[in-house]
Amino acid sequence: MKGVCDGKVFVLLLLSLLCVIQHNGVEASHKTYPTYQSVASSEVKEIHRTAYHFQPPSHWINDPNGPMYYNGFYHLFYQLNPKGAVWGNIVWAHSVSTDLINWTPLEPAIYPSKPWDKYGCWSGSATIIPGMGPVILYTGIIDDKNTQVQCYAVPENASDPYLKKWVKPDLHNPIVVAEEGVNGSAFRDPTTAWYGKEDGHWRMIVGSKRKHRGMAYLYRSKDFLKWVKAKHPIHSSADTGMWECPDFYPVSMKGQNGLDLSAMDAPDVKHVLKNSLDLTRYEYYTLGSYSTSTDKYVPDNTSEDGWGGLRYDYGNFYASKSFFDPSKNRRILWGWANESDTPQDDVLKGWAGIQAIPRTVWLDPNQRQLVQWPIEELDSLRGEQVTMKDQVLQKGDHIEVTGITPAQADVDASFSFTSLDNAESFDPSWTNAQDLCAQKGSKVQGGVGPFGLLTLASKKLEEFTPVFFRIFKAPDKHVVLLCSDASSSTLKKSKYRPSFAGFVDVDLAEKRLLLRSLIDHSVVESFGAGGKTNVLSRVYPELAVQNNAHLFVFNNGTEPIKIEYLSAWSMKPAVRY
Ligand code: DQQ
Repeated sequence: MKGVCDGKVFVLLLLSLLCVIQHNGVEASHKTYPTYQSVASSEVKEIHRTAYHFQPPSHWINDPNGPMYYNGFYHLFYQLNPKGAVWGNIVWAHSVSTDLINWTPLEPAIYPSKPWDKYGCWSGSATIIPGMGPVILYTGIIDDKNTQVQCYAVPENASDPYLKKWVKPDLHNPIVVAEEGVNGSAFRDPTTAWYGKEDGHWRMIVGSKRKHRGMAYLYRSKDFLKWVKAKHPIHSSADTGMWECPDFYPVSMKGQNGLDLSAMDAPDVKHVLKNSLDLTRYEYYTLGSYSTSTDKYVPDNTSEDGWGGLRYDYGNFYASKSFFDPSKNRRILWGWANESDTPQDDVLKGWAGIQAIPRTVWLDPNQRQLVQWPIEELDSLRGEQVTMKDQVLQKGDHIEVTGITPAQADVDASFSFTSLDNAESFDPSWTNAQDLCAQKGSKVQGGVGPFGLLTLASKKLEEFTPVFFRIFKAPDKHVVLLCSDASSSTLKKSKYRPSFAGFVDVDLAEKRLLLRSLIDHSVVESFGAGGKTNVLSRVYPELAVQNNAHLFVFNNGTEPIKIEYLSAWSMKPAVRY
C-alpha cells in the first residue's frame, strides 16, 4: 500500500515538475476562475501599485490591443475585466494620450454586443487605411465553447479626435470564420493588415495551431471585408503550440527609424515575426525575409525558430504588439506584464496586470537581433537626480545610492572592468539562462561579476531584487548573462519568484556593460547592453516598500568593477486616470 502511495506521489511530483518545465512556472493565459470572475473587490490595495507604468484604477487587465497614432493622439486599447481582478468578461478598454506616458481613460470601445462576440471581445489590431481611417480587427467569441471568429469595427465618427465610439457593422461581420481543417477554438488575434501594391490585396495573419504546430494563417482581401484564406500559412513551426497575438512587420537594415507596414516590400528591410506561446506564456521572434509576391516568410538561419528563439524580454512580458508612429518615425512595442502572485491575492488587492513601458524597437547593426529602449517621453517624468562617477567596487562591496525615491526610479549606469582574465569558465551544458541565474545568483561569488544593482532592497537586505551581469569564459568567446533574480525579492515565500535571465550578444572589446532599470514598486524592468537583452520582473516586497525601499550598487566578483557613471532619478507619477 505504501509503495502504491509513494508511486502516486512520485507521479504527481513528476507531473508538477513537467508542468513547471512546460509552463515556465506560469499558467496558460486562459485559466479561468469562475468564482472570482465577477467579484468586485471592496477596496483597491495601493501597496504594490505602479506609479508610472500603465494600469487602470482597478480590475484585471491583459493584452495591449490595437495601438495606433491617429490625428495627433495615441490610442491604447487593452483587454479588461470590468467586473473583477481575474481574467473574464473581456472588453476592449480604451485610453488616449499625446505622449504615451500620461493617459486619459475613455469608455470601453468594444464590448460584447453582437451575436458573434456575445461571449467575449478578444485581442486584435488596428489598421489605418489611407484616406479612410482606422479599422479594428478583433476576435469575437461566438459561443460557450470558445469558438473564435474574426470581426471588424470602425469609428462612429472618424473626425472625433478621441475616436470614442466604435461600431461593428452587421454587413460582413464576422469577416472570417474558421473553415474546415482550422481549429476554431484556437483561432484568434488578427494582426495589423498590410497592402500588396502589385496585386491590390490586403493581407493579415490570424494565430492558430494544428495539433502541436504553431500556425500563422494568412488571409487576403480586396476590400477589407471579404477575406480568403491563402493556401499556405505565412509561417508555422512544429511543437510550439498555439500562436497567440502574432505580430509581423518590417525593420530597416539602415538605422533606427521604424517602418510602416507599407514598407513590407521595400529594399534594405528585414522582417520580424513574433508569436506569443500559450503553452509557456513567453514569446519568441525570428528575423527573416518576406515579400508580397511569395507570401512566405523564411526565418534567417541566425534566428532559432522555436522554444529557444530570440525574445523581446526574458521576463514577464507577453501578448505584445507593435505599431508604427509616423509622428516620430519609430516602431513602438507594448507588452503586458501579468502579476506573479495568486488569483486570490489579486482578488484581495483588487487589481492585476500592468503594461510595460512602451519601447522603441529597431534592428541591431549586427542584424541578428532587435534592440529596444524605453520611449524618450519617459524622461519627462524624471525628477531629482543623483549621479556617481568613476566609483570602484571591490569584491563584496555594496554601496547605497541615496537622494532619490528607490521604489519609483529610473537608473542608468555604465560598468567597466580592466580584465576578463578572472571570468569563470562556462560549461557548455548551461544552455538555459534562467537555470544558470537560479544556480549562480548574486550571492554566489564569481570572477567578473556578479555586478549591478540591488533594487527594491530592504535596509538590511532581507529582501532585494538584484539585476546584474555575470561574465563567463567559453573556449572561443565570452558569455554574458543578464539576470533579474526575484528569488529574494519578498519575505512571502509563497509568491512565484523566478530568476529571469537572458544571455547578451555583446562585444566586450571596450570592457564595458550598460544597464538601465525602471523600478516602479512591483516591477523592475531592465535593459542590458543598451537594450539588447531585456528582463521584466514583477515582485512583491514586504519590507522594501515606499520609503523603506533602498537601492544599492554591488560587486560580488574578484575583478574590481568601475561605475563609469550612474544616474538615478526619482520618477514622478504618470497621469493615468
Ligand atoms: N488573450 C486574449 C486572447 C489572446 C490572449 C484573451 C493572449 O485573444 O490570445 O484575453 O494573452
